[in-house]
Amino acid sequence: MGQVQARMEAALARLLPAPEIAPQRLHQAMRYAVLGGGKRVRPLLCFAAGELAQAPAERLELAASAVEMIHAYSLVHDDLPCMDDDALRRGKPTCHVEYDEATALLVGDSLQTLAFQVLAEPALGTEAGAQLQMLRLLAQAAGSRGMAGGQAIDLYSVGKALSLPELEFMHIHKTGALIRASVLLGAHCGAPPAPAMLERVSHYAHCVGLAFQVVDDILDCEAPTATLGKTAGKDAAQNKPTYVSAMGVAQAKAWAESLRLEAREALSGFGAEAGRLRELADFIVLRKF
Ligand code: GRG
Repeated sequence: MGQVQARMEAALARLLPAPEIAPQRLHQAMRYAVLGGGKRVRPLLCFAAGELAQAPAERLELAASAVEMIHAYSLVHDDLPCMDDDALRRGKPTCHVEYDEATALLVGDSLQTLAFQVLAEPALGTEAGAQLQMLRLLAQAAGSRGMAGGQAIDLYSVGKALSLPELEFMHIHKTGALIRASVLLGAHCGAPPAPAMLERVSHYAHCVGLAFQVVDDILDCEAPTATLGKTAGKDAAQNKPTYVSAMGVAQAKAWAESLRLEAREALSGFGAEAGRLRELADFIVLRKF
């Protein structure tokens, strides 16, 4: 994990506009939002899925950077006063607190477009049709039928009690879509993936994407702010429907565990090449931050 995290830090630092290029304030804020923090779970998943397809690290680096830029943009926008209104992210002041709201809005916009620019680079070195497929995959995962749509449902659900299927629908979009895209992009970075392989990997990604959110809900009510690097207890404070409010902590933990096992089961047809994906399913469910 440390190796991929270090590699990603270097790749992102290289791909983001240099801080001295005009407009300096915007570029400095983009770097502030992306560099020096975060678990890099999505890049880790992308690299791990790449091992299934013997994908070259140079390709994985670009695909994983694109996903992480979309993720970083979503956090910057999510923290804005018109959304979650938070002052702490990755253990430091949120982008709009450190800079200003208008800059934070532009940081999100610019990171989103840069993500697609990076994924469209000829340096990705895949066949053009395959690269278009990857661009489509990321666009769908980030848009209104994916992450942005899930965020909209989240905003409209404040103060409401959602049924478990409604909660799952929201989170499969808000959090799960980008996690699934991370895995599938990694698998697309190698030799053209067989449909049966993609189906199993997609099922794995569905399970870990949902498990990630169940654990996020549990940590929000159990872990301290200092450990999380973001304000703890916000879901309850904002009266948001979560897995904890819907089923209680004990059942939410049991469900996260069953999703971990289901994710591992989805990989049962693979050998050692799926080892990192198995380990990441464990990490996502057993993590403490
Ligand atoms: C604004 C379009 C738009 C979308 C925002 C992802 C998201 C949608 C909002 C983030 C709010 C949130 C706490 C979601 C729950 C799961 C999640 C994505 C947590 C943060 O991801 P981590 O834990 O963060 O991977 P790090 O900092 O480690 O990268």
